[in-house]
Amino acid sequence: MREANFDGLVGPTHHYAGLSFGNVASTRNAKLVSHPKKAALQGLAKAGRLRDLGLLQGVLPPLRRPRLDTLRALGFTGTDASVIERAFRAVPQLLSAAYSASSMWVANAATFTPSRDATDGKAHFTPANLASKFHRSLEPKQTGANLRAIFRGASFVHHEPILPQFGDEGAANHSRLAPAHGEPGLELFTFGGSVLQDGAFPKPKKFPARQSLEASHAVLTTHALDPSRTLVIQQNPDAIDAGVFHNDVVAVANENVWLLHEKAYLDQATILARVRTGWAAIGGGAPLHVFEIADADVPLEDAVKSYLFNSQLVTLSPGRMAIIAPEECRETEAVKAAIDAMIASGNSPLREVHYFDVRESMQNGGGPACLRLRVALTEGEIADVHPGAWLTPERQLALETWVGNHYRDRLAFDDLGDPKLYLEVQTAMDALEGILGFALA
Ligand code: SUG
Repeated sequence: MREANFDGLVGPTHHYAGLSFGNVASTRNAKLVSHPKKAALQGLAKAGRLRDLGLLQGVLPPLRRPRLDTLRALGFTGTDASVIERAFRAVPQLLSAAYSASSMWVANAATFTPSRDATDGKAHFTPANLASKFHRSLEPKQTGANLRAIFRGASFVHHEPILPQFGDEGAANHSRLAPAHGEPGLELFTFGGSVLQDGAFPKPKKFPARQSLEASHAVLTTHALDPSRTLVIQQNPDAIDAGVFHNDVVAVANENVWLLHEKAYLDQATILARVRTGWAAIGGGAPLHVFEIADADVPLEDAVKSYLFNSQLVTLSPGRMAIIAPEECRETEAVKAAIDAMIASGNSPLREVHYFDVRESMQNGGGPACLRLRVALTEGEIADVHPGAWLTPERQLALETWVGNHYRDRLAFDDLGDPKLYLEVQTAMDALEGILGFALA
């Protein structure tokens, strides 16, 4: 079994809309001029470098935008161009949501659990319903269709998104610990609050909790996970209020390494104890390396600003892992020191760090880990993946050329009202189908 990372290809309408209350970067950078071409090239450079490090690397396509069907359903009529112009005049934020390229953060595309962990021996996908933000709630249907086109064959089970009343944010709130990707794992589902037992769990005071307990339960049940190897644990509401809108802003796991902030979970000491007990049952004597970063060393504010915990941890070879961190971590003194200390300690698989400039994504609250959906696959499952989704060097070059030909250098919020943009993105998406070799949703 090997882990593959599928990175979201940044779409041609990447822009800063300020649509995600609770995501401090999104709010802070609202209406900033974006650079779609640069954003897509930054993402491709990161993904290509991971392939060059020897990892299995794929891409997930952007979703077709704008969602004219949504605008029409909300009462805007006429030709496509007039729907766009009218929506922009009436409610610019609505057109912005219909144009959002937020599908680039594919850690929110779906929850994936590997066949090794399912009692039915299948690899399961549930597209996230992303119900807590309007612009993101427009993603799941198309995401599901794209996942079906890529992960084909009888070894994959594709579920419907969870009912939208129960918010589900996908893999951003899900992690897996295992002695190795191919060994049975301990599945960690992190939730922010409950819909049906509202009041039974401490809540954030300022910002919304996006992941519901009910959705986490539904996913682990439909994915046929073994309950004895599954933990459902609550985010720290204070962390949500500090801007931790997804758990992957304060924690990341890979095989037998778990990196998390001291304030990631509610009643963290108990959760660590439960994880250690769970590990004892599955670890086969392998050590579990827990790096619990103290707030005194990296204050939550620095964690949110630098996205330390939104680094990817990747296995380069047995016992050797790399930290794939955003440049902001190198620039934040306390964070750089924490990374250096983890690597220097020498007694864990963390051996090297690679910094990446993904600033265009970071400015909307998306770090390296947000940009990828990780899937641990058997050789047979790898063979069933649509070949067009793998990021070979040739396909990377073709995608970079495509971005160069079709993407704008700059996109200001007001540019969304220009119907010419609509025509440009339709042409771009049609051309992308030719590069990937499957129909795009
Ligand atoms: O859902 N930002 C995304 C960022 C998602 C990051 N993903 C993970 N942490 N896994 C969100 O908040 C901003 C859109 C805007 O304001 O233009 C946005 O949707």
